[in-house]
Amino acid sequence: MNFLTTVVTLRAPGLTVGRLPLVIWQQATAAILFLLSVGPLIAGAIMLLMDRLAGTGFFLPERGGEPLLWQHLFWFFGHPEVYVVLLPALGAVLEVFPVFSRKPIFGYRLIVWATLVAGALSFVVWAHHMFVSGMDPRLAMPFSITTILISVPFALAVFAMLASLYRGSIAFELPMLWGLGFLAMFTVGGLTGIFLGSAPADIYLNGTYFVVAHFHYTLISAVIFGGYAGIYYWFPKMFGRMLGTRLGHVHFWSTLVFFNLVFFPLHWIGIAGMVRRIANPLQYDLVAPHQWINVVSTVALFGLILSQLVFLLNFGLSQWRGRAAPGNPWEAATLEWTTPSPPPHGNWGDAMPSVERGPYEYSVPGAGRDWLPQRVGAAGAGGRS
Ligand SMILES: [Cu+2]
Repeated sequence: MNFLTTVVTLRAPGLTVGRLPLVIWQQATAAILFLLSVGPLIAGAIMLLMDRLAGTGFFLPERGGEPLLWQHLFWFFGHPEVYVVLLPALGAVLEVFPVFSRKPIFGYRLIVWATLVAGALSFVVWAHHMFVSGMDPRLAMPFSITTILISVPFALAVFAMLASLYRGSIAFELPMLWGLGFLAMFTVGGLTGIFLGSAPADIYLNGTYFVVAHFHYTLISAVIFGGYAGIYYWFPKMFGRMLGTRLGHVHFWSTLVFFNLVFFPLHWIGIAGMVRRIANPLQYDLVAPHQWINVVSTVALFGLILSQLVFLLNFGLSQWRGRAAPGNPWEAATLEWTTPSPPPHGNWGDAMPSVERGPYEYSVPGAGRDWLPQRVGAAGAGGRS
């Protein structure tokens, strides 16, 4: 609610909806998805509580209930929730790409529509988590179709990102490295999602480590790579100091290597038949010839965790003795970079900028700084337009 009301009511004069940076579109879409999906989950949790404490039987067959109803309520929340986590990180990468390729983002409107379509579709795919749950098998076909359809808007977003790089003057600064890492890892996760969305393939792969590998490549690539793209990009704005690049490179490359060493082998062991959530250690015997994969993955996980300690060290050191950041160290074209670093209270002090051009129209090679918004009016002049 806070994000949504901020987007609706607190925009600067001239910042029309069509000029919103893509990260704001992604954040707003995620907020809507969360609002619409979390209700059924809470309802399900209350029903579960009633079953346990008040003698109701929503999920209990012996009282006329339906155990699958719990799964339906959970996954009706669960799939949109994936996008609640993914979209803001995707948005951060969409901010980073135009800045470090010195080109406007390709297909701004296309990306906005793709995001909204993916958001809407995310409410009609949930049963792809339940192909082997015992639900009516005739439901597999429509849910397979919607699931494979939902890869279309995401593929469009990926192609738009690639087109934004095409013939760009790419600067491999740290935020861009994280953004490219996100793009590569997320594409791997998107491709395995197409396999899993197909019911015949999913009947075999459901509940195996292939699923674990898939969702780490989508969700964790977003959280880790997209999240760090945002942190490395906005750190100078947030704290007024540059984040150290040497430790930053150690952090990025070690994270990239260990992330893949942890999660890529899980595809193989999943296809080999290793299931998730093993309660009985004897079940490991079933995949004994492939146990080395589990060992590699586990050892690499410690490397992945240690790499994050490098980041924490860098984060702390840079706060304390990082190089002072100018207002716009990356020569970015969006509004937040027109404030000092870190921004004063109210962001622009007592002046409110007015926006006259689109969010990415100025990040072309050789563009001067004439795009800085005019400072007119006083704060509180109203944000709507
Ligand atoms: Cu899903």
